[in-house]
This record gives sequence, C-alpha cells and structure tokens, in this order.
Amino acid sequence: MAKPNEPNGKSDAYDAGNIQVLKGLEAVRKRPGMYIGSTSSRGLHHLVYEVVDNSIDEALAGYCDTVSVIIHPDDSITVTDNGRGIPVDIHPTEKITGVELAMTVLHAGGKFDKDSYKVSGGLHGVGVSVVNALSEKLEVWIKRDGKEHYMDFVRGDVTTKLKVIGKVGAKDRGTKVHFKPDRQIFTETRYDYSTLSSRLRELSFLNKGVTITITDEREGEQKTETFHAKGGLKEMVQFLNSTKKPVHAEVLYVDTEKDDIGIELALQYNDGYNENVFTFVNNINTHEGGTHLTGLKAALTRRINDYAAKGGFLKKADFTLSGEDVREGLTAVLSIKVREPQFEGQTKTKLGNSEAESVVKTVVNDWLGAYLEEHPKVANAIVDKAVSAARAREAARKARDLTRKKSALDIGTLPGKLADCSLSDPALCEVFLVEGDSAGGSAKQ
Ligand code: 0RA
Repeated sequence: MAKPNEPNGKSDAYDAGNIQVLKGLEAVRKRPGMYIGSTSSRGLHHLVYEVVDNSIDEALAGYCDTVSVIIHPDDSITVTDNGRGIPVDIHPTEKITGVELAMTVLHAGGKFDKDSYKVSGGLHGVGVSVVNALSEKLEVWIKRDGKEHYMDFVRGDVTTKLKVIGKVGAKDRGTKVHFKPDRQIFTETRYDYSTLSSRLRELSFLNKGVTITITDEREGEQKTETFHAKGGLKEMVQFLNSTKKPVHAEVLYVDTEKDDIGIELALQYNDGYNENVFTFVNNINTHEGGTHLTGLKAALTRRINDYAAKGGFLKKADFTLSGEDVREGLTAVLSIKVREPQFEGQTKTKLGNSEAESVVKTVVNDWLGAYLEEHPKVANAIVDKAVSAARAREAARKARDLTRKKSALDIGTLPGKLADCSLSDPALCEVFLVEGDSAGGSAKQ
C-alpha cells in the first residue's frame, strides 16, 4: 500500500502498482454496500432474498415447486428447495465444481441455461457468492444423481471441499443452503419475521403454484406459515382488497405471453377513491413504474373510454374519462417477465425497456376490450365508477375556476394602470376614468 500523499506537495510515486485490484469475494467483504445496498437490517434481509431467488429461478424454469425458509435460534438461515440441485461436476474451463463456482465466483450464481428468465432478484441480483462472502459460515447440501453432497465455507473461503455424504433416491433432488450472516459485517443481525414473511407471501403470489414456507425457531417466536397461490395475482388482488368493498365480485385476470414477454395482470375495483397499482418485473417491485405501467395505463384509459362512449355513458357530458378517473378505487397488480430488463431511476426500480410498453398495451387492450364486451354488468359497474370520478373532478374544476374568476378582480391581478375598488359592496363602488399618469395616481389614492 502507498503512503497517503503528503500535504507539502511531495507525494510518493503513484503508478499502476498502487491500484488495488480486489479479487473475487475479498471485494465484497471490503465494500459490502456495493453488492447488497447496506449492512443494516435491509442488507441482512437481502441475503435471504438472494438465496431464495435462486430457488425461485429453478421454479420459473419448471424444476422446483417447494421452497422453505427457516430462521434458526441463532438468527442463521436455512433455505431448501426441490430443484435440480446446484451442479456438482467439474466446470470445463474453471476446473472447479459447479457448487464451488457458484459460491466463490462473483456473478457465477445465475443460470447457465438461457431458457429461463434470469430473475436474479432483490435489486442487486448479485448471486449467492455474495451471501457466502458475507457469512461467517455457509454450508450447502445438494441431492442429485442418487447422492447427497456437502461443502462448507467460512467468510467465503472453502473449508470443506465438496464431498459425498450419503445416498438418496435416484429422483430425490434439491439444494439446501445454511448461512450465518457475519457479525463483523452487519450492524443489525436480528431477522424480522414479518419482513421475511411478507416478501415470501408476495413471491408466492408472483409465482403461482410454488409452495413457500417460513418457520421461525427462535425463542418465544415459534411459528410457521405456508404460502401457496394457485390463482397467482388473482389471489394477490383478493388479498389486497380483503379489507375493502369490491364493486364487482370477480377479479379480472389475464396470464399470457407475447413477443417473449410474460404478462400476468389482475384487477378489481373497490368503492374507495384510492389507486393501488403495483407492478413487478422479474419478481422485482418496480416502485418507480416505467414502460410496462405506461402501457397498462394507456390501455385501461382507452378501453374504459371506448366502452363508456359506446354505451352512451358520456352522452350529456362535455368531458372524457381521464386516466385518474379510470383508476379511482382500482386495485391492480401487473407482473411481467422480461429476458433483459433495464432498470432505471433513482432506486433502479423503473423499467426502461420500450418493447414492454407496446406489448403490455396491446395485450391489455385486446383482453380488456373483449372482457368488457362479454361482461356488461361488470363493465357497467366499472364505467359508472369512472364516470362519477369524472363528474366529481369536473365539479371540483368548475368550483376552482369560479374562485379564480372572482379573484381575477382583485387588485393583485389587475394590470398596471387599473386599480380595484377597496370595498366589495357594489353600492359603494364607482368607476373612475382619468386622463394622464399623475391623475391616475391620485385617483388610485
Ligand atoms: C446452475 C445450473 C443448474 C441449477 C442451478 C444452477 C441451481 C442453483 C441453485 C441455487 C439454489 N438452488 C438452486 N438450484 C439449482 C442446472 C443444473 C442441471 O442442469 O441439472
């Protein structure tokens, strides 16, 4: 290491040799924030999401339907899945086992086969090697090829090479990862059950058919929950609207694919005035919206206006339904799966892919157009709701305009040579026309 530069202008020679190249997991331990966002509670929970996302990737690829998460008494975590199991054979170019590669090489955790969406979750999607680097201990068990394999690590370094520890059934496959977050790295090491369970519930809604369980083994906290949403986002919307009064019984639902983009959407109106629209891309909540949300909004506004116009809902009205009108009381969840997502914005939670806008718009236009035609009762309830929102908006606008007109006669808003009366009773007011600037001045007085 070079000595720090001295303030007198003389400095030690600085050349390429002084530039530190951090290799592999050492870099992660040195700057954990760069990989998991923070070393506080958020980062701590992120470790679990990172491991779970690998299992969810297996589920998305169609090889896994059960994931379980255990919080142990020492706040260590076990994540188990029944996927194919991390490969245990030697990698042809890296000359180490697939497990060692996944656990010790940055960005090697993801899928090697391109047939599945690389969901790589949380916001960072850095791979399970980052979890390994930031754990004081990590153990992995892999069942595949009729054998159970085991390997362990301390702070990212291999401590037990991959070994076979037993026999299993030929079809018994899966991966189990146990890790204890490093107390030297994290400022908070206690897991919050409800934070983990909320995200796991959300993941079960987003990945229909996958069973996810969470178990808390800590003293005084013992509990377990199982999440499984056969209906996917339809069930998520029912869950979100469970404390509200829906204006139509059925949740509108579509699950399809177009131009290599998976699209799942569920929506239902309630009798409230809030808009609750959530969007996800590859299981990541796009808090800042983006192109997919733009497409959804455009299609909703267009289809509901079309239906309202055709049904004569707007006959006497001198307005159309705005985007806000058609989203009043709306609870909706849109989840899309994209092969190469571009995340933008302050928190990297805004989708930038332009193709997502047209695909979502087209799919929702076609689907919603047909749905409204085929379900006139639901369509009428939705359009009535939007029309009443528009009426309320129009009434508010007129009231506002009236107030503005009144204030247009106030002195503050009159141009230079005009002056308002200081009294508001018309009986006491006169109009004065004067000639010349000085006369104007005294007339104003
Ligand atoms: C790479 C390739 C294959 C599976 C996995 C990774 C995999 C990783 C994790 C991490 C947690 N659970 C996992 N399950 C699978 C495919 C291997 C094959 O073709 O059999």
